[in-house]
Amino acid sequence: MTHEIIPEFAIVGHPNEGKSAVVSTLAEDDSVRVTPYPGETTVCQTFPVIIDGKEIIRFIDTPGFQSPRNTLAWMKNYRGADARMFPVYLETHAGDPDFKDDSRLLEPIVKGAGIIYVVDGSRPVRKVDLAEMEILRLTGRPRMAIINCKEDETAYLEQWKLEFRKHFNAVRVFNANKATYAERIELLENLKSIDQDWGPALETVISAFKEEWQQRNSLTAEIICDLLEECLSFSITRILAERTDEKALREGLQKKYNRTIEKIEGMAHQKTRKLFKHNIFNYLLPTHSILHEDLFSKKTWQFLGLTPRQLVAAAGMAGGAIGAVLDLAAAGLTFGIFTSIGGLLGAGWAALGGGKHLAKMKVVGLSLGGQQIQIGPIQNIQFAFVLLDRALIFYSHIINWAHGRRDYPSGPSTSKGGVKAGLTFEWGDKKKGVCQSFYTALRSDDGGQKTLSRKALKEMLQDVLLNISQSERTYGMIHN
Ligand SMILES: Nc1nc2c(ncn2[C@@H]2O[C@H](COP(=O)(O)OP(=O)(O)OP(=O)(O)O)[C@@H](O)[C@H]2O)c(=O)[nH]1
Ligand SMILES: [Mg+2]
Repeated sequence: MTHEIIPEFAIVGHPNEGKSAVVSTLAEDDSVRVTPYPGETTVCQTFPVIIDGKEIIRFIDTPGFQSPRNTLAWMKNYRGADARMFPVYLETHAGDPDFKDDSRLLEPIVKGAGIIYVVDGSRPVRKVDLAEMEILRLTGRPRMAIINCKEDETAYLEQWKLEFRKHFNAVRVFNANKATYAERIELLENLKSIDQDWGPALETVISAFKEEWQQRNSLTAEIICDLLEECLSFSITRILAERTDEKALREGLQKKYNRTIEKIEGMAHQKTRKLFKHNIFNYLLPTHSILHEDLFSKKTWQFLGLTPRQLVAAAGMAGGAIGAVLDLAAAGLTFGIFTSIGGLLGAGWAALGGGKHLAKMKVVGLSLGGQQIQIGPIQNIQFAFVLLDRALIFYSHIINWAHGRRDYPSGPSTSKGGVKAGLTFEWGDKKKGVCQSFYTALRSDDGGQKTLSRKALKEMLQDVLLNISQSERTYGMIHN
């Protein structure tokens, strides 16, 4: 069903309170100009949300109020017809530099836009705020107030709420820098209630947002399946001529092998990032993210993936035979393991002297020029769990980076030394079994099994992604 009305909301308020940041986050557009300097936005700018080529809602960024008390005084002295007050205000002050911003910000409202009023709730209410609120009330347009706390100060919240209840149809706490997908949906749900006429159109917007989110999750799950498939089957083959320095060749190849895998992973992450429309500015990982570590670093393998015990259990679940289980805890390394899965020798990170030797080199044949040697694929299911954890943590960082945010303050860590910081560690047998089957199928020649197990993995990942987007947890943080 299509609706004629495209809901339109003007984001208004005092200078520097975070109006542009709110627009940026709501419209998922990181090209909106957000700066620490008051008076940054000087003209109205419309940011449409387009889904499937169709504009479904518009957010208008506006300059901050300039002389709200004088504007209000003019309105109090106005004696003409009520309905004409705002048009007359705009006509009377056209070109007047003292009322330039107030005129500009009121224009879209006079034309019919709804109002989203933004205040920084970490400071007290002032007289000038009351004047702004009163002007907005006089417009008679549907209006919602958003408390966007720039600092973690809650002492003034009640004061704000009290004033807001007198002037607005709805009040919401919404942090432009931290708002998640779920909070954006909630805000839209709330907007529905401020004006009945917008209900159906906003309902359409909400379903479109939800469907698009599912679509992005489905594509992300696809990207992760591709990533696993490619990385878990990657190998390099070379001819070892008679006079080649074997050691140098081995080291060179191993380096090349690891760099290629890292590149494949990096590209998968960038694809995910694009899906969530983080294009414009340089995305920074949270300070304590485990993703600052390289894929093949010791820390990565320590904090991500499963514990040795879980790995053995996972192998057992898919019917694989356990070869030798090495308790590396004695060597101070609690994250390595030897398992033999389906007859293949798996090697742990530590057991082979670190990540750089994770992929083994072996002779796979003879050719005229010499021995044919192959490096990879990596025969260690932990590699799959580490890749999965990294992809899921990356996803959680990306979706929780609100578009209005322009920096990344250091947040609290969620994991202490020795504790796993990934998601797979907490998975139940069923999920681990799905990964195990996918891993085993990749190593078989059974095309049907490969297709089936990939489908199961994708479906499971879609669930996992949706859960991450609805959860308030921060994933992948460690103490350095
Ligand atoms: N910590 C924090 N900072 C915020 C938040 N929202 C906005 N800011 C910062 O506050 C400053 C002003 O944000 P803008 O969105 O440009 O403010 P504005 O209301 O559009 O300002 P003008 O266009 O000048 O009226 C920027 O430095 C933002 O990064 C928030 O939720 N938390
Ligand atoms: Mg602005």
